[in-house]
Amino acid sequence: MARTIMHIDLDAFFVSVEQALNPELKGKPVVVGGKPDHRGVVASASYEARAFGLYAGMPLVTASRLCPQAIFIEGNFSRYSEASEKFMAILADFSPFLEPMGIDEAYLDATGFESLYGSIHQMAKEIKKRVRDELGLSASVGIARNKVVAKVASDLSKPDGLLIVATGKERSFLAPLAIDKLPRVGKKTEQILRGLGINTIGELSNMPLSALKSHFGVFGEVLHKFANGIDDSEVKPPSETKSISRETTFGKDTRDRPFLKATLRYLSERVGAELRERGKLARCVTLKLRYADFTTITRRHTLKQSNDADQTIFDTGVQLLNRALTAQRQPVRLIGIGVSNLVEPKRQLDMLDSSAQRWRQLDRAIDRIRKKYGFTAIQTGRTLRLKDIFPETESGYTLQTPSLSR
Ligand code: TTP
Ligand code: MG
Repeated sequence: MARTIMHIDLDAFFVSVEQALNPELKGKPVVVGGKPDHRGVVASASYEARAFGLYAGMPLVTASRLCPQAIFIEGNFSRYSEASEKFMAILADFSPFLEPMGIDEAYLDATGFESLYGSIHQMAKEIKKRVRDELGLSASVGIARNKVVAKVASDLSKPDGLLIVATGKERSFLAPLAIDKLPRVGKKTEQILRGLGINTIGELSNMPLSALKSHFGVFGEVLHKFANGIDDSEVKPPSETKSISRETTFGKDTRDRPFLKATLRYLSERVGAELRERGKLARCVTLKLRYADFTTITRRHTLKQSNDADQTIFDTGVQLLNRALTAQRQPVRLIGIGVSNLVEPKRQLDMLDSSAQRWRQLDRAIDRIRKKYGFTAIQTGRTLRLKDIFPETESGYTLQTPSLSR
């Protein structure tokens, strides 16, 4: 059956949210990711900044050298996730057949929706208009018979674009484009292909499947299909959350245990708050550490009883942290904590012992106050020591890498 798939992606998302809040930033080279003297990379660059060669992933130092007049913003992840939720809610008004991908993009199955909106083109225009009117953001939309072509189309139409690829024209649409425009072609694949003299998607589509398979294994089949504009994958509504985690990279590598624990406490509280908001209990707690030399380790502990208490997440994390720090003397670059193996609470909660019950009540009381007055309105003894280190906002501390410290 012929399908109509839309891919919608917000333009320069993090930057655009900042511009919507502060119109003085509009029309200027703006970068979200951190101050230029911070280590770290560009998370989002305005199109004005891209004209200077800036792009996501570029070190901030390089960005400020290429475009010294750019305005550098630390960013605030909670703002972006709020905008993201509103964006997805708007899309859900248009079609329940919605697959959010990451924070600022989604696929929408619009098959048969002409009859509701007059045409698919009209439907796309109405989506763009609502996103603009309600969020002050611009979205680019690609429309095609399948996901991969729709995604390439939205990308090509940016910014503020709307591009429809007519059925049957998938292959000829893709053919002249450079191979790095094809989804799933990363730096490594691109390098190999260019080494083989393949520079355009058209050239890739003409490569024999057997040759692709000999270079890339099963992934060669995906490349072959995509390059020929073929993709049968469905628009899948999101499956349930499988895990919740928070992590942050430090401005300076550290061995300071009290500081590491304070940060771990803060991250644990954020994880716990989301866990309770989703009404789930966790069985597994995982600690993640990245050392100065970039080696990354994870340590996991399975709880005897599923739980949603900040204290349990934190205590488990600390035990794992203590053991890891004893085994490895290098300074720490990144710390993260997550929970997984999530289950629905059953009546088993009644079986928690009385101290666990008290923690539960305390967490819930804190959640209510934080909802009303902001995350840092209430602090535990441990996280207070972060006060002098990280800037504090209503929604929490601004960690060194806001885009990553969700
Ligand atoms: P993208 O959609 O890839 O980028 P963008 O929205 O900034 O720009 P455009 O779509 O117009 O090309 O990513 C969405 C957001 O995700 C982006 O605003 C910031 C964040 N992000 C990072 O934090 N790091 C990254 O390396 C990338 C690519 C994105
Ligand atoms: Mg985007």
